[in-house]
Amino acid sequence: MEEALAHPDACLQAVHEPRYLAFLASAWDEWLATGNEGDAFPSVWAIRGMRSDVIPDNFAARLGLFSFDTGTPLTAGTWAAARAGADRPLSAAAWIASGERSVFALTRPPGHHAGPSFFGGYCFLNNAAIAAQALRDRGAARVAILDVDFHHGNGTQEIFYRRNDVLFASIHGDPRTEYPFFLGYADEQGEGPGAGFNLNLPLPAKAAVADWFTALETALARINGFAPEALVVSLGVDAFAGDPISKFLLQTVDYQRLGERLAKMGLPCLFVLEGGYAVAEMGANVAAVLEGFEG
Ligand code: 7XA
Ligand code: ZN
Repeated sequence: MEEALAHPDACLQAVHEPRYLAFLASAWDEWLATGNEGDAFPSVWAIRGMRSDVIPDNFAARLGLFSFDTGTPLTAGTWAAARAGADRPLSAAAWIASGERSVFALTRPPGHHAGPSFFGGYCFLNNAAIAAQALRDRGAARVAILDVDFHHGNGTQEIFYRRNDVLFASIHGDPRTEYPFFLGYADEQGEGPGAGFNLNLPLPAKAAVADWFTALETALARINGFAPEALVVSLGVDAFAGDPISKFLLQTVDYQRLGERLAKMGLPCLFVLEGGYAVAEMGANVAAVLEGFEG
């Protein structure tokens, strides 16, 4: 276990808009200053056809502008936790760049739903995207992100959707029925220079474990074809059969198999913690991946 080192805000600005970061940094104080109590929940959003280029003065309007759900309230320690949390994937990237074969960024809150300028799904800063960008900035020509969380990493997808230097591949619950609902479909393959560099592999609820591993092989074949110099794994363990909010059927032994399979890729691997709600088994499932990887 190593302590994370502090990294500059520029590392966050490489994937998040400065206006979004500035809002997050001051939001709690603003919320209190306007006479509010308790957690800050958004209540109004800039939906289709409305302006999102103008930043309103009104706090509630800005809270809505920079969010996409009501499940992710701001509270007293939100920014401090998210900001300190992002130093973990940044430190992990530094260690991978200096030759470590694998590093696990044990961080909270999670990140993969956070986009360039929005929070949601319990995520504020996109730790996996921050790590991938840091690896690029430290010299890796191509970085792949494999997202094995039960929920689609809509924020990660959006951050890299028009880029061909970071490949995003995700195995997740079909968004027709599963959160985040509005992104994660198989026909989203990237745009412009990023066309062909986004791979979504949605599976139905209760998909057989064998089908999950078939999807994993599809993702890894695409990643191999991309020839990345490093792999970032968005390691949610809510695909576990006992997870209370998710609908896949992986067992702890399957997480070990996942780790073993990832090791066979022969790539430096940076694991970032995402979701997981079977709290009694979560540690064992994460450890199974890491032990499988380390052999
Ligand atoms: O990977 N993402 C998560 O685990 C968070 C899912 C949030 C679901 C919110 C349902 N109201
Ligand atoms: Zn999840």
